[in-house]
Order: sequence, then structure tokens, then C-alpha cells
Amino acid sequence: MGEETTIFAVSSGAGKAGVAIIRVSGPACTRVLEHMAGGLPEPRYAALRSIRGRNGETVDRGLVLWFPGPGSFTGEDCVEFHVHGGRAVVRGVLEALADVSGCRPAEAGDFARRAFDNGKIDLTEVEGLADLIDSETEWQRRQACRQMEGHSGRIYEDWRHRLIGLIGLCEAGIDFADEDDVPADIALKAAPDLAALIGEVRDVLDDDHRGERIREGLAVVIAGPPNAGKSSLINALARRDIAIVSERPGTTRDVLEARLDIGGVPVTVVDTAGLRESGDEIERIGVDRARGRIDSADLVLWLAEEGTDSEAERREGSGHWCIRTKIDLSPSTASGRTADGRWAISAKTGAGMDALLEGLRKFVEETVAGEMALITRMRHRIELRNAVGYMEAASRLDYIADSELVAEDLRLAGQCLARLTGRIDVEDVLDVIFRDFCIGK
Ligand SMILES: Nc1nc2c(ncn2[C@@H]2O[C@H](COP(=O)(O)OP(=O)(O)O)[C@@H](O)[C@H]2O)c(=O)[nH]1
Ligand SMILES: [Mg+2]
Repeated sequence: MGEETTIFAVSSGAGKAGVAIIRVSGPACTRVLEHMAGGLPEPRYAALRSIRGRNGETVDRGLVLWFPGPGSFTGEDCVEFHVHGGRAVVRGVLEALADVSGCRPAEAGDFARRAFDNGKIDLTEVEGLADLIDSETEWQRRQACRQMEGHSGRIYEDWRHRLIGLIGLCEAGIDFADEDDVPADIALKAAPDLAALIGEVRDVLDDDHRGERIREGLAVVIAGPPNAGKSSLINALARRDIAIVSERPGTTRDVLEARLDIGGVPVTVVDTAGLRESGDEIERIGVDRARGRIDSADLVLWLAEEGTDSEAERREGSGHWCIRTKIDLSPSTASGRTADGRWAISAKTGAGMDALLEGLRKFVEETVAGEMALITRMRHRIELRNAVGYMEAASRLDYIADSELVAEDLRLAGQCLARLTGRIDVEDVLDVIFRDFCIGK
């Protein structure tokens, strides 16, 4: 697993900056410090040093931090150089590192991978770290932080330990079945605990996909007939020209997206081709795509001009809002929300837009409200569903007659939980997870 190599990378991002941080991990760190920083500084204290490059010439003066393993992020010896973020400075440091024997440039996710391999962080924490680096909004940050700090990993481990305890009870029943002094019904003791555990896992699964929605963002789709003002609305919401607005019906043919931060939650607003029967093949493809996005949306905004019929009325209901557009053309229509719960806006004058935005903010808030979800990815949901499936199968068995089968089901449930935290055989998912990282993480 390349434990003998030492990896290095710029961890502070590409491009010119005030400061660049170059991170090194592996057994050659002491050699690195001797070659480049005149010896080992005091562990975990910032030391201002001249940093020497390839020919022994000073590249820069900067801070050097020395984190001896195993008490480091990766669990290995680690060094950080904090230097000025000029391209030539960074290149000089990287070249000097490449010259130290045993050192090679890190690949994407290498540092996190070593931390995981050395047992410093579990798989849910790795995912939390990746999500934190990717987080764009406040809710995403909060959720990622909690996961990175091991909140969900601890709960899954607690469940796994409880399962191991239950397996122990079943096996005690098996091992001592022939002995008089051990009651044969010892396995029965597992039943109430198992029922409680199943309840806890079910509660976590019953989360309306809040965690995944925060992580991936909500989808709000703008739909309606051609010329209803859909493209004008996405442009108004995004405050920039994302879509072409034209009086020619059928202008928007592809699906266009704007990513917004609404109340701290990422929301993808989607503009679609106007829904109509069209002889034009490209427009038809656009309409098909629009229908696909409507079906998977968290919320659909059905747009229609005053007095025009629209699909909106037929589909109105939860997750479907009806919006009257171009109200500047019919001055009698009040802006904002009409008495029958519809919305009325003008993208042109901005009338009703604040009310609509406020409505969207409330919708987002209600969608993610509630206790913060543990499940942030499909992977978690699948493992938990499988785990609870095995537990329920076990709970339907006869604890005395079939205690071996009960123990086996519980073992399988425990394996699902162990895969969640990466304790066992997860090679197949590791590549997918670490691939999401950039170099230097
Ligand atoms: N008066 C007025 N015209 C609008 C408004 N919104 C859009 N339009 C016009 O209606 C036409 C169609 O708009 P567009 O946003 O392209 O509609 P889409 O086909 O649903 O995407 C364009 O000529 C726009 O300028 C509005 O609020 N008021
Ligand atoms: Mg359009």
C-alpha cells in the first residue's frame, strides 16, 4: 500500500495566493526537515525557517510544522510548509521535495486514504471531510462537519457492538444447549434488545431523505407552456442571464440550470422547454427532458399567463405551485400570493418576486427541517436497509430452535454496519469515495 513512500502536495489550492501550504506525509519527513529546514523543529509548534530548495539555495522563509506520527492527521510523520504562495516559490519547494529519496507527489485523496488506512478516521468521516471541502452552503457545512467529527460513525459502531452482544447471547444458547445449569432460553433475552435496535435504525431511515437533499441540493423546476415567462423567471432568480428570453415560442430547448443558495441550502433551479406538442425533433427532445426533470423535482413551479390554460391547475398540490406570470400586463392582478393560494409575478417589473423568494425560502426550510439526518448518501441508506432487513429476518425466527440462524442473520446485519464505517471489505467503494477528493487532501 505504499506505506514506505512519502507523499507531498500543495494542500491550499492551485494558483497564486498570499500563502501556500505544502503537506508531506510518510517516513521520509525527518529527512525532508533535515534537508530543507535545517533539522527538526519542536513538534506541533510553528517554526520560522529558511526553506532550502534543490541546490541548497533558500527558496523562501516560511513556517515549518512537524507532526510526528502517530499523532498526526494521517497517522504517519507529517510536515507542513507554509510559504508565500507565488508559483515559483511553490515550484521550488515541490522540486526540493521530489529530490528527497522516497518522496513522490501525492495523488487525489492520498492523505485521507492514509488516515483511513491507519485507522485515524473511519469511512463516514472520510465522506464528511470530502463533503466539507465541497460544501457551498451553511446547511451543507453543518451536516458535513457533524459527519466528519464522527457523529454518525459512532452511532453505527454502537449499533454494531450491540449486535455483537446479541450474537453472544444466541451463541451462548447454542453452546450450552445441552447443559442443565444454563437456561436454554438464554437466547430469548436478545428479543427485546433486537426490537429496540430495529426501531432505532428504522427511525434513522425514516428521514425524508433530508441528508441527501442537503448534500445534493433541492431541485426546483420551472415548467409551463411556451412563452409563459419561464426563462425570464430563472434569469430573475439567478440575477443573471442564464437563458435566452424571446417572444418566439420554443426558444428554450435544452434544460438549463442555476445553482442558488436559499436559506443555506443549495437549490438547483431548472428552466425547461415549454411543454407543447412540437413537430421539431430537437424541441421534442427538450420537452421529454423537461418532463423527466418535472417527475424528479422537489418542487415544480407551473407558470402560466393570466387567462391561459395550463397544466398547472391539473397538477397543483404539494410540490406543485401555480404561478401567474406577466402581471404587469393585467394591472388588476395583485402581486404576490393570490387569495386562492396562487402566486402572481412579473419578471419584468419584479412585482411579486420578493414574495415568491420568501415562499421558496419557507419551502426549503420546511423540507430540511427536523432533526439533522445521519444518512447523507445512497451508500448509507442501502447498508442500513440491508442491516435492518437481516435484523427483521432474525426477529421472525424462533430464538431457541433456530438460534444459529438468528446469530447468522445478526452477523450479516453487523457486516452491513461494518461496511458503513469501512471496518471490513470495502475495497469496492473506496475508489469511488477517494476519487471525489482533489490532490492535497
Ligand atoms: N410584459 C412582460 N413580458 C414578459 C414577462 N416575462 C416574460 N415576458 C416576455 O414573454 C416572452 C417569453 O418569455 P420567456 O421568458 O422566453 O418565456 P419561456 O418561453 O416560458 O421561457 C418574452 O418576449 C419576454 O420578454 C413579464 O413579466 N412581463
Ligand atoms: Mg424559455
